Amino acid sequence: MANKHIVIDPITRIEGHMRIEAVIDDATNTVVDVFCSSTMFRGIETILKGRDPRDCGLMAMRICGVCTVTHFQRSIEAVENAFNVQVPANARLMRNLIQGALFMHDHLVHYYHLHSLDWVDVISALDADPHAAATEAAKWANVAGETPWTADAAIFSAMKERLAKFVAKGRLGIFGNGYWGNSSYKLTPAQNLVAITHYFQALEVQRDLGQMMTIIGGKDPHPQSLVVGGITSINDIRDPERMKLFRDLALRVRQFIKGAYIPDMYMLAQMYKDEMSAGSGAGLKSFLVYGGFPLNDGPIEQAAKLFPGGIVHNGDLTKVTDFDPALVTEDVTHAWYAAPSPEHPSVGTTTPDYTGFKNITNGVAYLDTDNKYSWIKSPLYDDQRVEVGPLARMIVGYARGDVRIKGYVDNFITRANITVDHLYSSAGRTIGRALESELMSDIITDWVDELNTNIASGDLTSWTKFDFNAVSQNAQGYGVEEAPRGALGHWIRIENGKVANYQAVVPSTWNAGPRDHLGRLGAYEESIKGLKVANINEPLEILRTVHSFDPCIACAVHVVDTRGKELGSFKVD
Ligand code: NFE
Ligand code: MG
Repeated sequence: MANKHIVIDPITRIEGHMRIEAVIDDATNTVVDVFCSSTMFRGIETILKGRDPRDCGLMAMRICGVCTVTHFQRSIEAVENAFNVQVPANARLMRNLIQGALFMHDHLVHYYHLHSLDWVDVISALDADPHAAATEAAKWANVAGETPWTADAAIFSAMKERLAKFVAKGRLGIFGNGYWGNSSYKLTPAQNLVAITHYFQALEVQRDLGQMMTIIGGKDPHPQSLVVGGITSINDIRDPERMKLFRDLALRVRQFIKGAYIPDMYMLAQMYKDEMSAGSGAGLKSFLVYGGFPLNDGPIEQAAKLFPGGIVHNGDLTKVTDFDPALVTEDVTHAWYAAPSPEHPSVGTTTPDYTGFKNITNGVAYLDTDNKYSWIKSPLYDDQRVEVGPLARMIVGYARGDVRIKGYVDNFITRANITVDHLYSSAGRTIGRALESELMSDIITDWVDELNTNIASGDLTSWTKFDFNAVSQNAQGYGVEEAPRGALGHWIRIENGKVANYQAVVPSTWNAGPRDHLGRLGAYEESIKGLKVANINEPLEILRTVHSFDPCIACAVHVVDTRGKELGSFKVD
């Protein structure tokens, strides 16, 4: 019979507003076509024009309320690049510390609070034996070679009672709208209880990470301490108690990552191995990393990076090409902007050209997929579609033979009895993010120690003197680095001391972009195409895959949604 046309709008448990339209073959329940759209327009790039470049960071960081400090820093790096300013060691370390805490914060929140319920069936946990849950928790921590965060049956029992009370009152609250009982959920009741217990425990760890960011940033979200040339909060951390608090919090976070988050990934890899073997949600298998977290001083482009830059093409790990910022363009063939051809961000434009939806039947509007259908542009690297993000960083680092990254990936795949190929999947994206969190939790205390040694030796330099009035009032620059969700670049052109043009190309833009000038699918679209859906009225597999990217549409579109928007419609025709 005819194919079914599914509309999911809005996609929830993400940042911003996104709509997916998918065509599902009736006979095989397979997604045969899919379109991903942002239904929200923003305009930060336009707002920045005419401003003082030194203020850009404070405004650019309002692109997002999630990865705030990463936009702040990228914007400042773009200005530093334009004026050839290099920051002192202490500023590099403090920036790494605050960004490192952000990475772990975003990853934990993403897995437990935004994504885990695509893998974990909350209602099934009500059938769990708390003692069996304790055994499960101990078992997966043991596979990881770690001490479990919780393996006490009394804690699982209390959690089960709390859940049962929610359900008895008929108010599941945040758990109210899941596809509970769907056959694509694979964990046992005891495993589900372990995961949901970690969900609540992760809320506390999230607070610890927020506190770490405030120690260096003054507040969070939207820290205030970065300036062109360095960072101003060095005097606040001279008191050894401040960095001791940061370090103690980091150690607690590390323990949670190793004792709960990573064991949960072993459990996921085991229980969803069939899905991973089938490459469910694999997508483009071409990955781009700009490079992130400078490990030494000097020009940032030349520094060794914690996450090395590069491009892996079509899953071929034998060859990595070097990243060249000149090869980034944005295409708007299917996005609601006007531009004659793909543009390099240094000369990029943001000219809205909204052409609307098209009406098919009964007044129901659908995306005009032959033409423009999203507020997200389609970034291209060397005219290719690529995926960015934590999995990209793990894959590119692995292919580069980076000893640190390879160590974490090899350790995981060996203990989980899987191969790198399994990581090309929705679950693999989720595991990549967890491995990156573990790596960050290990290195972040080294950075604290390095900073403390500098401070103890009397080095309190955290700003490279920079006289704005003494430099050329015409310059251009860029900041290209890594954000939690992937490669993030800001490009600035300064004329007569003011911003003449400003463009941000953001991780979720790379991944969520619509089709391009050659009709090729974006990373979300490509990964959803081909998915098998167990129950056509419950598009769980589609949500699982799109959530595995940790979408941030506020960032991707970079103003406020002023159009009336229908909320919560999910339809099948
Ligand atoms: Ni709005 Fe972000 C990150 C950036 S977007 S969260 O990470 O930059 O993809
Ligand atoms: Mg942009």
